[in-house]
Amino acid sequence: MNLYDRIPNNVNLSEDKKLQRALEKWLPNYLDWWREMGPEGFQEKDVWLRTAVDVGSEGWAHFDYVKMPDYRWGIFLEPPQPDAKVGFGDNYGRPAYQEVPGEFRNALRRIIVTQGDTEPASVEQQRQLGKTCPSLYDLRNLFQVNVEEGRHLWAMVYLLHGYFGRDGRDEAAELLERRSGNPDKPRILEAFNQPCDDWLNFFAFTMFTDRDGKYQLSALAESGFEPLARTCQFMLTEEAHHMFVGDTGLGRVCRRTAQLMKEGDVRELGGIPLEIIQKYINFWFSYSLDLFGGEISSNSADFFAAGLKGRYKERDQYTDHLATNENFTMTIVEDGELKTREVPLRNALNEVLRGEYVKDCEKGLARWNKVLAEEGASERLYLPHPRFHRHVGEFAGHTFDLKGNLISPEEFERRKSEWLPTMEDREYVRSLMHPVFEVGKIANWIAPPAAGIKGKPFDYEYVRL
Ligand code: BYC
Repeated sequence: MNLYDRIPNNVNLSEDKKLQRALEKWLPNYLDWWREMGPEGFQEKDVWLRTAVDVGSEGWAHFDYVKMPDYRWGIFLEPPQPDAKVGFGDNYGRPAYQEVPGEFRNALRRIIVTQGDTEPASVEQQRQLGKTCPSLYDLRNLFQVNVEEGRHLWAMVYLLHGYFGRDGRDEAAELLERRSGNPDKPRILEAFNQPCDDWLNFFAFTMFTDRDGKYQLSALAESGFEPLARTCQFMLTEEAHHMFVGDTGLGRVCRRTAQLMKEGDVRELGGIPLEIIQKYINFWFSYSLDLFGGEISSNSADFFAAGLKGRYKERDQYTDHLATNENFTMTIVEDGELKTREVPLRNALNEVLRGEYVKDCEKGLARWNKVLAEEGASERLYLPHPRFHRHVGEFAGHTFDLKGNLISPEEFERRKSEWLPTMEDREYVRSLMHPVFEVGKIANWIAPPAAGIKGKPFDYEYVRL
């Protein structure tokens, strides 16, 4: 573990001078990007942050005050497995790839670039949020998520520089050039071009969009390209906290709303009505479903055949790692009607992964509904049907209601203000977003967390302002 190198790492970077030089050249560009596009207004403040210092499951992180530009972004891979094998696809059982196989080079680079692109994109989307934080606890969590997304970018850039030569270096440079929401040079995936400019958006994003990250990274964590697998395994360790922020954040909003419902009109009392929370869920869940790609995808079949990207928990959940003989039954739209179709399983793997994701999201909804029940509210939140409001795949270009019934575009237009956040909803939520910077205080629209971070109380000075 070379923690005190200019680029902390556990990949013996100092022994590979060429790679070290290339990454040290990228570092100042990264810092320029961070200063320009990272959290605005807090770069010089001390933030009580977790920094990765090891990859072991115990004690892998160190907590202390750090100014964000001084954060030790580093390159950490899980240790290699002796005799690692390709775990699925046409090369199942052969030795894992330690170098990029020529025939899969483009596919692999594309996967790594797509993954890498999401990381800085999310930092860009969230860069204004610090100014309206509901508490110092939340402010610190936002910055924790941001610096770790920065580290995840480092993880992908290490792979591009280390394994793809010149075009990898070019791709790494472009990762710092695209900008979330910029029409001329947008981020690759659409959810990462959507504004995330209030804290309800942030919690929904970290609940639903970061959770896509969990499933994509899990599928890549068993990749036959071992450096990618080992990189993603460690990224997943950090990712868990990001989903925790979203899941508990929305749970706390639900709790406060239910408390205010007992006192009177939630709006008059300065809370966020449940209908608005539901609309934000509908928005971010549907955009996040798009991130899994088309229901029927030859890319997913190719990635699987090559042994690059598997299913969720491929090793533990499945016995047949070839997936050549099975079909998958899915619903599609044909001649204006919903029909079922049999698809070779390998072509349906985006949908298989999406199904796992939906099950996981449902558990989050159950947790929030439990909060509502605890506070005595009879209303319940729910997930819209996966066909609702889709922009990628079989259902893009068709319109559905929240239950997944095919409806006319006119009906969708007429009713969409019931289902998705309107301008007024967004303005209302924004109108509540006043910063609370005092230690131990919290905004009126959200309940405090059940506990602080790492044994510290809620009223700890998580950020020194
Ligand atoms: N937006 O065969 P198809 C995270 C394109 S999140 C725009 O259906 P495929 C994080 C696609 O590129 C996890 N375009 O899909 C979370 C293709 O274009 P071409 C990120 C899209 O390729 C929060 C065409 O449509 N990781 O870590 O099987 C904070 C047909 O594609 C979209 C990954 O995504 C879209 N949503 O699957 C921070 C993993 N979807 O070739 C971080 C790496 C598809 O026709 N990526 N298209 O020009 C992949 O594995 C795959 O690229 C995808 C798409 C799953 C994204």
